[in-house]
Amino acid sequence: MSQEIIQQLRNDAKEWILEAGELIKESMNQPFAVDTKKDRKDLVTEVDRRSEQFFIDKISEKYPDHKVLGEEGMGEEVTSLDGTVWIIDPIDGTLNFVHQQRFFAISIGIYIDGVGEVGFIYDVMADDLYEGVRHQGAYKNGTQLDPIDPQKTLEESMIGLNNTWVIPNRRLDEKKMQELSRNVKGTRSYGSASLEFAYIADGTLDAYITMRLSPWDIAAGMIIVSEVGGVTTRVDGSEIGMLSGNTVVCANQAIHQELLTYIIEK
Ligand code: 2AM
Ligand code: CA
Repeated sequence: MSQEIIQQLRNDAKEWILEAGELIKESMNQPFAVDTKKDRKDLVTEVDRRSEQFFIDKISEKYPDHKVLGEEGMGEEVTSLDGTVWIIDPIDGTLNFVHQQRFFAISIGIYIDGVGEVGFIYDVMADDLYEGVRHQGAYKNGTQLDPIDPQKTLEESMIGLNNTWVIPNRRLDEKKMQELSRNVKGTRSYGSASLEFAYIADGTLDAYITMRLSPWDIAAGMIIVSEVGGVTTRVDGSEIGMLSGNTVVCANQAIHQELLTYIIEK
């Protein structure tokens, strides 16, 4: 892919994500409708939908042959990663958006023929913009991020982990997860997957484990974390797919390997 095209995509994605952030902030001052999706904790607001529509309008106008895979499904159905696909979560952390008015992000991953080229995560209320470009590094507010520490051990780690996976649950051996919780330095749950990836990139977190993510939750984060030397796979160690749901474990190489031994699927 030519550097000129990548640069153009970076410029456009950056401009649009900041603009969408402004739209979201403005809409927070007015009442908005909140609906539930799969269950009572799975929320969508009209702001999510408006934010997604904003990206679809911008992308289809400038790049009519690009595809948009968005959480709210307002673009065309995407069944292949051929060509250029923008994988977008218009608000990642909707529960936080509704209940806390912060700790949510916009996430954009741009994939060309299945390869993640450019990722942006915008923490709207903190006004922190994370960017990753394949083979060109990761940045936070324009400053290049250092590689994550390859020597860090699990015992020294802060891990992004929701308590869902530590209490009895259908997916994992909770006893092993409790052992893990005891063995690490601390666990945190931020409620926005893309932000948990961004926090690994900037060293706030050392790892992230979850059993249920969609492509738009991770498309940008995987690119950004990979640029600082992090590894992301499913919890069985296999490769993440961008057209299906995934389990996720992300960390430096050594911690990642060790984490796999704790995560026993039922
Ligand atoms: P969302 O806010 O965009 O829905 C919360 O733990 C994280 O998981 C958020 O990034 C949230 O994204 C995502 N999430 C919540 N419910 C989910 C589901 N049923 N499938 C996939 N991801 C989900
Ligand atoms: Ca979302």
